[in-house]
Amino acid sequence: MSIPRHGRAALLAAAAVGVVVAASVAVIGTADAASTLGASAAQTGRYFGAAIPASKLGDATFSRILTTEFNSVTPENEMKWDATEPSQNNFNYTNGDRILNQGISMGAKVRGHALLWYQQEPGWAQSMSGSALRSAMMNHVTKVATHYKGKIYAWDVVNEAFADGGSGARRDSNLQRTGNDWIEAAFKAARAADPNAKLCYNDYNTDGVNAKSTGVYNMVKDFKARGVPIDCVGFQSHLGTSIPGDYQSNLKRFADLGVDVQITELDVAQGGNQANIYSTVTKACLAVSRCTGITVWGIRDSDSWRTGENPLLFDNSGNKKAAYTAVLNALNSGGTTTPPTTPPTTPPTSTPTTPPTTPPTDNPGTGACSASVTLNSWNGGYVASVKVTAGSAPVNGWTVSLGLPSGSAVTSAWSATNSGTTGTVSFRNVSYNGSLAAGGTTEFGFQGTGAGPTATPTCAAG
Ligand code: 9MR
Repeated sequence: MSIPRHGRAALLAAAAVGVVVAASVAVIGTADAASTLGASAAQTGRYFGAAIPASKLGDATFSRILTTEFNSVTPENEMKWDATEPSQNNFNYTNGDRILNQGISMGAKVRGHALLWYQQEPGWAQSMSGSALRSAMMNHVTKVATHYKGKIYAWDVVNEAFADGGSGARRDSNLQRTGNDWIEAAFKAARAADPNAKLCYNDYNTDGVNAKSTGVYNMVKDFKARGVPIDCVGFQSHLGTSIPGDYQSNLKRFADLGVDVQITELDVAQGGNQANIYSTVTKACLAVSRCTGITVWGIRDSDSWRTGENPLLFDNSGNKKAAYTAVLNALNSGGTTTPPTTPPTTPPTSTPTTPPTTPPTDNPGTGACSASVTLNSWNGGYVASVKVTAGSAPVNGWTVSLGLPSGSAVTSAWSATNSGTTGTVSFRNVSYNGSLAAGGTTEFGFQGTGAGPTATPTCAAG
């Protein structure tokens, strides 16, 4: 698969270098200045992260810089579709988990990258289309987000879905051809799977106000208006030898829509302006209160995907470059403080078919249970998330039964075992989620073709 060059020409031809003026800044006195990127960013509630490959975790210099300087990590390739689902519905989290555990061991925020992207699709998905592909996409989002549930600070749910150039339109891909609603379906599935992760849209060449960034802006505005769950927008910021003069105001216009903004893949061509451009990006983020952090796309120049461009903060030997000092000074010069991190608050996008009810009390010996379903449907398929709630007594084992409409069939289930796939289908607890305390809850899910269930599920305890 070819590596995208990311419209380098467009980047170079983009706007002239501009001076970005911070709106309101709280000055941090030099006595308080921190001496690492992560600690300096943390002074204003932000993170400073790096994309890392699992293959370099054993490199002593790499590992020393990583653990000293950064308080966030992004897997460079390890959580992408081709890495996590090499054959359909067979998941491999070995290297993704290595990055996750590295982040956890550092007390760092882990950014998940990326659930759906037209690049680095596994071969089996590249050859799919239509509703079969849509089902595979939603299954992928659900399974991967479920595996990492509770561990990921922010997911790039969808990466690079807009076209370059002046159209402001979606990019053509087999994902896009499953229907224009694929992005919102992916965000809904991700929210259902991991309600506490911030859900981001991520793209490049969106670093100033232009047709592409305005296309993304309009999508985010529409999602916010319709309650589609989106929490953040990632600006990759693979920059050349200049930076758009409206870099900061572009971040601000997105933040004003009610989403966080993050610099997600920063690297800057080495040239006369490298340190200045790094400084300008850092100050722009600090000036926008909802800009929650910056990630550089690699640590040393030799780690970069931009071979020969020396675009990072450390040289091949791991020495700090002038660009490093410029970023550190910018972080220590103060900025707006980010609001404290709160879990995403977007309400569920569909109403449970059965509101949690007070369960019957006629079976106090074994307990009783109730169940409710939340559906994320698209044309031809759906993902159902089912919440099981114990009544006023503990439950040891449960079975939820659901009637599916004609033409609907269960294709996979997680955290429960199904009996049957059509008509009335029963879901039995698995070993680790059968026991519920009085009033306790657990969740399972399934994916199906056709229309999702609308009838009230029943729950039997015991
Ligand atoms: O840095 C990544 C490189 O190792 C991969 O070969 C490449 C595959 O397309 O992806 C690179 O990371 C990309 C990121 O996932 C999305 N935005 C652009 C990045 C640079 O191509």
